[in-house]
Formats: sequence, structure tokens, C-alpha cells
Amino acid sequence: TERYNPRAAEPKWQKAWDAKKLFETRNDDPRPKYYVLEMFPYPSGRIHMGHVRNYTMGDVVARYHRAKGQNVLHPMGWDAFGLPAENAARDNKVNPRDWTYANIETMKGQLKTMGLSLDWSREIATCNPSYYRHQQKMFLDFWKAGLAERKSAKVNWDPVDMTVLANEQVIDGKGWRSGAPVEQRDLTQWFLKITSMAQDLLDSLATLDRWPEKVRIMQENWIGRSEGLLLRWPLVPATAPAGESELEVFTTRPDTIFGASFMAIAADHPLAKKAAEGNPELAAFIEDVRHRGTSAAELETAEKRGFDTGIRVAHPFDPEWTLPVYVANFVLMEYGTGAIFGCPAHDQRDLDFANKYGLPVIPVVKPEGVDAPAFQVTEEAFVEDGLMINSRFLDGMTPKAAFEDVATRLSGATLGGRPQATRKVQFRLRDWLISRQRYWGCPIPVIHCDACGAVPVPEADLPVLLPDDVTFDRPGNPLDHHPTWKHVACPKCGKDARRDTDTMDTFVDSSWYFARFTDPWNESEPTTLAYVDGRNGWLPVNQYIGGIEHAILHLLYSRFFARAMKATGHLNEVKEPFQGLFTQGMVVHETYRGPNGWVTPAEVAIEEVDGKRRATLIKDGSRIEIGSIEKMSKSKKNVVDPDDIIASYGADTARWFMLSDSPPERDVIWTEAGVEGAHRFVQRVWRLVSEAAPHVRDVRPEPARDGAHAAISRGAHKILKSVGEDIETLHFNRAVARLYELTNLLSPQVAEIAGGESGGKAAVRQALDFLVVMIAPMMPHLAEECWAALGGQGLVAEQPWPTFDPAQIVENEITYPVQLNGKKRGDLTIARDADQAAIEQAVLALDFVQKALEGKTPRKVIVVPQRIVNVVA
Ligand code: ANZ
Ligand code: ZN
Repeated sequence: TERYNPRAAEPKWQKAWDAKKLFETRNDDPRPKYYVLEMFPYPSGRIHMGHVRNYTMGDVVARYHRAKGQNVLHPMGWDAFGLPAENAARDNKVNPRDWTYANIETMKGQLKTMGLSLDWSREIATCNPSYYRHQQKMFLDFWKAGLAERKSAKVNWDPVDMTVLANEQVIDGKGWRSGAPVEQRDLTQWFLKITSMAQDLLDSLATLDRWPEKVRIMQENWIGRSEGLLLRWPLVPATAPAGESELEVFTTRPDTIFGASFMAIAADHPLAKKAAEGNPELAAFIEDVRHRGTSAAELETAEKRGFDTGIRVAHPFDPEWTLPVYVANFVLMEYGTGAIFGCPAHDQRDLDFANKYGLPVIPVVKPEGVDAPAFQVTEEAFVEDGLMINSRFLDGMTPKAAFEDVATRLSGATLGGRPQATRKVQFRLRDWLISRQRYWGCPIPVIHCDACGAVPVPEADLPVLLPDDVTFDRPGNPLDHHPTWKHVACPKCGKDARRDTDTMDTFVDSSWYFARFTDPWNESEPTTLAYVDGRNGWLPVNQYIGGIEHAILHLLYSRFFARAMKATGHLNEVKEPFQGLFTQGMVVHETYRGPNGWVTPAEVAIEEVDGKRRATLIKDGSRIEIGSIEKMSKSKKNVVDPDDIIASYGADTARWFMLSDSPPERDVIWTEAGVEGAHRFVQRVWRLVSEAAPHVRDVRPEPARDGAHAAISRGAHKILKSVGEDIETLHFNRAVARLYELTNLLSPQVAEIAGGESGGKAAVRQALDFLVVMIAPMMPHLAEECWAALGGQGLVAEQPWPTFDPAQIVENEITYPVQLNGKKRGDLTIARDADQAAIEQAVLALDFVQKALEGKTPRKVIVVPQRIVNVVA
């Protein structure tokens, strides 16, 4: 037989699927709906192996559920706005739109060669006005509903790039691109009020039982709910700036109040500003801290620094006891009240601070079983549970009881005529700042008028289109530099006004694309209520697949969007958009280092010398060091281009290898040997099928229920059952292992049939049919070729998933030891429920029994049901 040639077969079958529009999904199809979605790509230029892995998994799920008779939605689109397009525009003088669409073209072509069963008729690109116009509409709806708001906020400002930076883009106090020291600026920006839904976003994590536990925990921590106390401390009047009489802190540990040894406030705290008047040293310190403003994560590790303001407060339970107030760099204005009381013995940051500035460390909780006087805290704060000490009326209590006691007492006490303390639930989650001083994004549809303030762009004027004629020759926002774009008349009063020149954070674009896919043709509305969710709708997505790097922001924003869309009438009922979530591992590869730095796998030859792998540079034979296995990245050059793999082995080999080598949630190590192994399997399946085909083409598939071929049928049905279960639970590598098993089972049988054996053909034919249908989700082109060789009807892509026969799977047989005159001579395998007469008959038909009897009838056949058979001659 000829070798299977993917280069000829793959395009042929892709055309056959397209011709029949097999993957175009209709919204009015009455069959049960199934929505599988992979995170859509950013059109950066070319697809990488991470995409191949992600989309292969999604495609297996899609093809499987289609075969199960469901109406499957499996769409694809482009997360097409973002900074790289602007950088390309600046560096290479191309238009961001042209750059983006050219990349989309290339990548779409690459995805097509993978043979993915995608509904391209629903393709969307977020940079297309037919998409972002609806986003503008929803933004205005959110605003009307109080879910969007314009407010002043402290932001990281890069003075060279002239843009706001996200906290993650500030490294060591410097802009990640420009390297310029970042400034903290108060800017008026647009926010989406995700905090208004914090509690619900937290609570309903519990309903997401088909999400990875770790993702739910990450979201929970990000939302960061804490129960605590807002507590006001009186300032010592002689030390207080004019007009100031108290300092309010947020604490989750009021139980430790007798361990307090200092107060600390943020550099932006109003009291700090007051204290700095007439204190140039303090003012300079504050300026310095403000300039270095960085992310909370970075502050955790940064050195703790403070400055004593000279202000003192009195302890809530002891007016004689006063404590100093510091401005400190580890207190953030954005959390709680921007002020804390420091308890060094039980908080590591406070301890580091106290040790640096020589402040007292008073332990107030001791571990159980340790003597109170002996318990000391020096370098490491004690943060576990224990019992209260050094705390007057709290001594001996648990911290929990002490919390309650303090909270109750101070809520009852008054300061300045108001309760001194109130209980407070605090969330770490901040409102979502969506304004970006960028060109290549969705314009914020707002007009600013000196007389009327911020005015929504009237619906009839949507979309607010991005202008094409922009320049990137100077830093800052091209929309702002544009000579005419921003100048418009106020829609309310008609006077001269200005457009908002900011565009939306691209996370907005990806927060609702999954809903748009359900009806991308609707021109007047973002969604069509009949199709988006509810009784006949698509949402929630049954299975969402993507990278763990999106575990927090993208998924949280999408969850918020679903709620906001529901509140504004763009969804019926769904608030959790993704029912099942799967986060796949990365594709990793060895790294290679030559005398002149990293080299690519393609440049390296590897051979085995004395059982050791040795690498040389192909071009000149120089020695290459084999380095660690790492995520494929341009910087380490350990990248394998999917195009090259598909060109030399075919898409099916790449797909099969991606699925086979490790559990899908783990990293997969891409190796040449692995790819070759996968390719050998492709050829092996083809050989098996093409060898058998001439002999079983016209044979009706039928299971063998007993006799020599029963094992094939039993094996095939068992494997059919488990492959289905494995795909449903996304255990692709297990499914792959089963399919190897099935080919092993079939190989000798097919060889016999090819050698002229006539028995068992029906069973073999059925097992082959199963094999072909089962490999179809994973290697769809090979499966079509095999199906055609076997003379199957239509395309495999149209075949239903076979149903296994439960009778074949239960252990429905029993093996009896067979004795002749009390001595064991052999076995009989027969149906477990065979009756006395059937067993007798089968025993007497056995070769060794007939030989022993030499044609005579036995005296007696004794059957002990389910145990043993004895033939008495
Ligand atoms: C006294 C105390 C004693 C605290 C103790 C902790 C341990 P979570 O759980 O994250 O909500 N805190 C409050 N506001 C802060 C701010 N703006 N910047 C930095 N730290 C702030 O943490 C709440 C605790 O973090 C609060 O409880 C406060 O310190 C600190 F043994 O108050 B605690
Ligand atoms: Zn106006």
C-alpha cells in the first residue's frame, strides 16, 4: 500500500467540508445546543504552537459533540485592537488597520491548514466598526444604568510615552517601554463599576463547578473580601494640624489593638499633606514616595520607608497612651482609608517597619501551649491563631472573640458625637479604569462640552469611527493630535465641544465577544435576545478553553460584563458566561546555545553519542549546548513554527502530538522524536485500514458475540465507551492511549484477514469503523481518507458517534475449568447465563474433550453452576 500523503489529502478534505458547509451553524437548528470556544487570538502576525494546542483541543470537543448529534457552535475571531499595531505603525510606517488585517489574513490561512471545524461565517474582528459600534452602545447603556462613571483617579503616567500605564507596566518605578520614571497623576477617567458587583462575583464562584479550583481561588483573592472595622483615633490636640482632630483606619485585626505601636498613613493621605505644610523634609519624602508609586505587589517586596509627622494619636482604650503617626510607603491610599494602625508583632510589614525605626514590638497573641512571658517576636511576625495576652480585658480570649469584643465596645463608644467604630466589609477589587490614551482602540463615545459637561454621543451618530489619517511621529495619543477629529458641536447645546480622545482598554473588547458570536449579523443590537441565552440561546459557553494567564482579568471582566449586559437588557438571564472552563498548559521546548547566543531548533542537529545527546550547529558543525526546557519564546529562539510542521508532516500529526504527549492541563514538551512518533502512528492507521479495506469493504459491520473474534468486539466496544468519556472530560491523552490500544488489537486480525482468513470480518469491520470515527475529532483528514477507503457513506465529519453495546462491556462471560474424570484438562469460556444444556453441549464440542472421549458418549456431565464442569467418561 502507498504511504498516506497529508499534503494531498488535507486540502482535499478541507474543501469537501467547506463545500458542504458542515461547520456553519444555524441558530434555528432544533437540536440541543453546544457552544465550545477557545480564547480568540490577538493578530500578532503568525500563529504559534500555543494556538495549535489550544485550537486542537477545542476542535476535538467540537467535532465530538457534533457527532453526538448536538448543534455545535464553534466560532473564531480576532482580538484586534491593541498597542502592537501602533508600535508597528510608528516603527514601520504602516497603517495600524492595514497591519492588523494583513496579520488576520495570514493567521486565518494558517488556521485553515489545521483543519479546524470552525464556523467562519461568524468571524468577527473587534477593530471592525460593525463590532465596536455595539460596544459603544453598551458603554452608553452602562453609563445610563450607573455602571460606568467618570471620576478622578491617581494613575501611573509615563511622561515620555505620554500615556497612562497599568500597574503591571511599571517596573521599578519606571515605564516598561520608555524607562522613564513614572509620575502619579490625578486624571479624570472612565471607570466601569465592577466593585458594585463584588459580592455577587465572589458568591457565584461557588456555582462554577466546572472551573479549575485554582482559577476560582485566584479570582477570590483578586476580589479580596475582608471583614473588619473602621476605627477613628483621636489626634492629640497639641500635635494636630489646624482643623484636624481624628484619624480613621481600616483594620481586620481589632483584636490586636493593644499591640499597636504606631500609625501609618499613605503619602496621598490628606493628613500627610497638612502635616507637610511648613515641613519641607516631610514634603520631600512625600514627593519621593508619590513618584515611585508602583503596584501593590511591588510594594510588598520594596523596602519599607517612613517619616514621622510629629502628630500623635491617643489609644482608643487608654487616653494616656499616645502613638506616633508616620507617612509610610507601604500604605496605599486606594485601600481602606489609606491609614492603618501598625501592630508589629502580628504583621510582617509592620514588624519590618518597627525594627527599622526602633518602635516597640508588643506580642498580644501567643501560640497555645507557650508561656506568655516567654513568648517574643523579633524577626518573624506571629500570624497564626492563638490566645490573647498583654491585652487587659481581652487576655485569655481567642483572637476571634477578642475581635468581637473590641468591635462591640468601640461601636458603642462615641468620638465627636459619632460611634467610634463601625463594622465594614472591604474589597480589594478596584473599579475598572478603561480609558487609554491610545489610537488603536474603541473610541469612547462621549463629547465634552464646557457648558453641558460629558454628553453621550447620540445613538444615531454611532459608531464614532476612528479616523484613518493619523500620524505616529510624536509621542502621545494620535487622536488628540488629529487636527479636526475631536472638534465637534455639543449634541445638547450646539456649542463647540470636544470628543473624548481616549479609547477603551482592549479587555473591554474581549469581555463580550462570546455573546456577539451568537448572532454577529445583528446590525442594530449587540445581541439578539432569542439566540444569546435563555431557552433557545447559546450562552453560557459550555466549554471555554484558554491560557491560565487570563485566569483573573479577562474572566472577571467577562463575568462583570454578563451581569452588566443583563442589567441593560442585552442578555436575558445568564450571569455566568462560561459554564465549563479549561486552562491548558504551555508548549515548551529545549533551548540551544551556541558561541554567539541562542540558536533555533531548526539550526541544530542532534545525535546520540554513547547514550548522550549531542548538539551541533548544522551550518558549520560547531558545538551547541543543550539548555533547559522552556516556554517557546522569541527571546530564547526555541520556537517551532507550526507552518513548518504542517508542511512536512501534515496537520493531523501536529494535532495528534499535541493531544498525545501529556495531560492537557500540563506543559507539553515539543520534540522532534515526539512528532515523528505521531507521524508513524498516522501511517500505521493508514496501513491498517488500507490493508483491510479490500477484504472488508462490502462486509456489514457486526459484533462477534462469541468465538475467537469476540475479543475484538469486546475490546472495540470498551474502547469506544472510554474514548467518549475521555473526550467529555477533556482527558485527551487518555483517549489517545486507548486508540493506540485499539490499533494494537486490530493489527493481528487485519493481518489474518489480509492473509486469507475469512472469519471475523464483520467484527473487524466494525472495530475499524469505530477506530476511524474515533480518530476523526483528533485527526480529521486521515479519518476521511480511511473512511473513503472503507467505502463509508458520506464524510466522517457527518457520521454519528457510534453507540457501544453495554452487553459487550459487562463481563458477561465465565470461564469454567473443565475436568475429565476429576482431573483438569482445560477451560470453557461461555456466556455467564448459559443454561445447563448449553454448557453440556459446549463442553462436549471442545477439542480435548472429543479426543478424550474417542467418539463415545460420556457417562455423565456434572455442571456446578458458575464454578466447574466435570465430564465422567
Ligand atoms: C491592624 C493590624 C494588625 C492589621 C495585625 C493586620 C495585622 P486585608 O486582609 O488585605 O484586608 N491595611 C489596611 N489598609 C491598608 C492600606 N491602605 N495599605 C496597606 N495596608 C493596609 O488587610 C487588612 C489589613 O491591612 C488591615 O488590618 C491593616 O492592618 C492593613 F496584626 O490593622 B491591619
Ligand atoms: Zn453643551
